[in-house]
Amino acid sequence: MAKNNTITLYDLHLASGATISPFVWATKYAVAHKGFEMDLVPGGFTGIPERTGGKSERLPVIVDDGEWVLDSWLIAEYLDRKYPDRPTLIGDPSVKPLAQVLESWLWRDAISPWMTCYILQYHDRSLPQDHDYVRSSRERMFGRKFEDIIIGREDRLPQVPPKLEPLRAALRDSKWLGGDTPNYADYRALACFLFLASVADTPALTDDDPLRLPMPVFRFSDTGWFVALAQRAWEHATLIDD
Ligand SMILES: N[C@@H](CCC(=O)N[C@@H](CS)C(=O)NCC(=O)O)C(=O)O
Repeated sequence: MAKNNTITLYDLHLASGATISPFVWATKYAVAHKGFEMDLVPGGFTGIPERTGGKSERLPVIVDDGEWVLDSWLIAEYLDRKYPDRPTLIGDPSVKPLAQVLESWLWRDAISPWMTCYILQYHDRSLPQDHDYVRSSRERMFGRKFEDIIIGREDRLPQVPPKLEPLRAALRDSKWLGGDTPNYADYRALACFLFLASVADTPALTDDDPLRLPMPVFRFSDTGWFVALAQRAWEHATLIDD
């Protein structure tokens, strides 16, 4: 049982303190959904193996009363398995594959294009000690220099919002992706928009788009813990909204 009702979560954040990783964002929500406090271990992209005692090269990682769990999906599954009496994250076995389909679509049609538009901010806003690593690893991944990746972003940015209509439609008909209450699919989807809020230097979504933060955060907010968490998330997200 988590000591003092607190779970340690290794964060992955920018120089502003805003979490950058969608996987970490989803995990923050998952831990809060189960009713735990978080003891956040700060840090950026570099030094993850050192911070985690060699246990992981990627984040999120949680430690629950000495038990280490690596990988965001494994963390959600662990929390449901270990704490079945607390609010369920995944529940029905269909939730995981369906949320993965939803997330693959969001990564392909939103996160990937946004990444090619905001890659310079992703770099500039990372911790100073991460700059070299972020540039070399991401330029290797894309096979191009950042300055070339962002070319034409003003033409490419407006192409994303129309593609998100299926999500808008689903959230018009259903309060939550989870139905009457949020489940882990809500957090996986929300995490993509929190990633956007963490890096965007120009709006990616129009003012009246219901998917634009903080709207979805507050629209998803109907219980005490969620309001508190949403506010915390929004504070993190807006820290970089300069
Ligand atoms: N399958 C892992 C993926 C985690 C992952 O890729 N995290 C990225 C951040 S989004 C990371 O730690 N990157 C470290 C790096 O880029 O060196 C999970 O779901 O937790």
